[in-house]
Amino acid sequence: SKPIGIKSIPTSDYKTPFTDYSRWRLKDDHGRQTWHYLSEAEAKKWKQSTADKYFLGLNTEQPDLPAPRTPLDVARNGLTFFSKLQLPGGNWACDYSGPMFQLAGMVMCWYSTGIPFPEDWAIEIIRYLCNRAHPVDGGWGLHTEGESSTFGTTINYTTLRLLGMPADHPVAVKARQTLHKLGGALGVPHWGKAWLAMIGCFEWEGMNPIPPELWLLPDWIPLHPYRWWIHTRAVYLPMSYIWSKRHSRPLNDLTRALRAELFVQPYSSINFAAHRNTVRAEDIYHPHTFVLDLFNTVCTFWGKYLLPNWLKKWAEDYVYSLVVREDENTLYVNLGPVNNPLQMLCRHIAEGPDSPAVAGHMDRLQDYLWVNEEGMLLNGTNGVQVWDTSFAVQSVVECGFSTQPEWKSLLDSAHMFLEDQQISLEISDEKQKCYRQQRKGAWAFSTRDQGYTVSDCTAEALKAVIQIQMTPGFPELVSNQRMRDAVDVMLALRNPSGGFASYEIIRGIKQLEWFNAAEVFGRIMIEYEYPECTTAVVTALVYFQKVDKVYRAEEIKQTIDNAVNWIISAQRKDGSWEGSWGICFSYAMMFALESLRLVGHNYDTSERVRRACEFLVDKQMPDGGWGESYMSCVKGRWIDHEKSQVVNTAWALIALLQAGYPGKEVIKRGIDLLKSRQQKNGEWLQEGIEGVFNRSCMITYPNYKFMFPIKALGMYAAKYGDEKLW
Ligand code: LAN
Repeated sequence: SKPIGIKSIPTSDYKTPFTDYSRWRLKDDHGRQTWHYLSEAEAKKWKQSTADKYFLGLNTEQPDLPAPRTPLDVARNGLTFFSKLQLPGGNWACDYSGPMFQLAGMVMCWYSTGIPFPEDWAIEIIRYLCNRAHPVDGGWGLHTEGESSTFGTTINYTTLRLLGMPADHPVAVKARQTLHKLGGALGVPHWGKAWLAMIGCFEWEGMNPIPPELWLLPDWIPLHPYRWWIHTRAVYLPMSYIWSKRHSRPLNDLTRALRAELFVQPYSSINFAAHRNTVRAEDIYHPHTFVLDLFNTVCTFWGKYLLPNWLKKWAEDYVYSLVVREDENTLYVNLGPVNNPLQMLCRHIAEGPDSPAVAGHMDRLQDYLWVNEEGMLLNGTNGVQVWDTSFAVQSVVECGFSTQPEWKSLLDSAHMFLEDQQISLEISDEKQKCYRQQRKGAWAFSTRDQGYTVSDCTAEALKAVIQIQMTPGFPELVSNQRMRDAVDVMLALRNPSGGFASYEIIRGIKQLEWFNAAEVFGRIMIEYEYPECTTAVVTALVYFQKVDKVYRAEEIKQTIDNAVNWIISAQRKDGSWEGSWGICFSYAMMFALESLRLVGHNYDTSERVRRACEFLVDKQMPDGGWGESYMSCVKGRWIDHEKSQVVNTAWALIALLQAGYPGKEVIKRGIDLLKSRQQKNGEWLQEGIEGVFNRSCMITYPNYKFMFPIKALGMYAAKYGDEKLW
């Protein structure tokens, strides 16, 4: 008797009952979003909201709305539905899934501590993994839309078993067969080897080294980890501690059984040391370079024969001190879902199960857990709060809805939320030791507690705040001084090229990419400039100058010029820009063309802009929409989706409208498509995955299907008038 809309696992014979979906609630505490499974009595008192039901795949029972006649009618209907998903704290939430390695990393780290895993979670995670198994071969890929890989299949199979699925369960049997066809767990990439070693199912000597001693190098050395991209160093920091300790949970019946199940050869017959570089070829996105292999060989030799104990201990202590600071500076939220459980394991190794730090981790890990119609998963971050709220505001403003009383309370609470989430303090005077970027005045992607500066999150949030505060009837919650702080943060992120990266200025040289050891991702060793982040900063600075003409005015002007020049230099010959965080060209082009518009480059005045428009128009599908496959990101060239996509269509339309493209018919056909995909209750349904990172891994942005169509419709109405089209 499962509620309608809940997907069950592919086999009907799973013995443990699943949780009752009418009892889950999402709590929002100043943007801290956590799911709670209530008792029946509690569930009567705390009603399930429309947002809860929507996220859980239950019927939201939203009424049909008047049939739209004009673009703004479509936008209004869309916003009516979308506004029901706003949380009481003024922010938005979503299922932020896609990567298929995060849950596994969490479960394996947790298992390595020996602390029992919560039963409600285990059962729903099992259901999620069953639902997400490849329909044909039963394995898992790097992300939800990818082909089964050794990485995905090994770690998710292991996760199911650790959570209690018997080896003879049909889902396990099928996955194991696939794993064996893929060559077994010996060919699992680096991170997989590390996680397996932590639970005792791989030998540490079968892994390429992650020497904590690297952190003791002088800062000026190009290889120093502080120069790496923040996510890469945040993962390798705790991993290096665990590696150095060679920490593995002592064997038990389950892990002994797993040793037999995971490999195609008897475990005891494997010479692990000879398999440091054994990785199934199809799993690899970034092959090892000669330099990396040499480095690994030298480090292996160094660790085995040369490393003195005192130095090893010194390095471990230093790395551990950084681990502790990362916990303290983020209140145990940590930078992301991969480093978080690794951090927890470090704290457990050093301080034992009763350490308050381990308890702190168990509490804040919940911020990453999400429940959707397929079960429980780990989100890509501790939420999308600041980012999605900023775009939601901008879409409302674009339609001119901000002056309508109907949307006042939506904007008021979003405004209060953004005000509350601006970071007001630097870390401490120890800042340099944590190698952190300036952060006072910044906004993070998710929440203030997580607290990491991101260039474009700061920019988009600042823009949203300014847009609201420029609208009559809204209070000045964020003072001029605080806006100046945000500007300081952005200016501190300038790179010599003029372009902007994500979390920090670019600290490392391109050759660091030779040391990319993760195998499954591309471009992870250093920061790069991105058209998306660069445009966000440009537009925010332009907005800022509308409200403050004097502050650092000359520098801002120079920054905008340099940034736009960088964007121009990043245009490809075919007129396009390649995206790094959304799929793919349509996403980046929406940004790049906005920057160009702000400095006066449009279809009439610029040959570049014309080329860009031609590129996009050429990609329009017969039904009037645009659709880009995630393979665009993997291959670095436009690859059509099999079907046009609402989100790509909105991005392409925004791009063309920014460019001042004169072909109204082309644009109108795209608008028609957005309208035709809208449901009677104003909803747009989920289509293909929207986002990407590190070239190879996809991630969903479910709120994009609301925010960007609404914005595109608003822009259309602003340009052509809100004409009756239907
Ligand atoms: C994100 C999500 C948001 C994204 C944008 C703000 C959209 C972008 O413009 C800048 C980069 C940023 C902040 C970003 C960086 C990488 C993240 C954090 C993610 C794609 C979400 C998940 C991903 C993270 C690295 C996942 C964990 C995986 C590892 C390889 C460590």
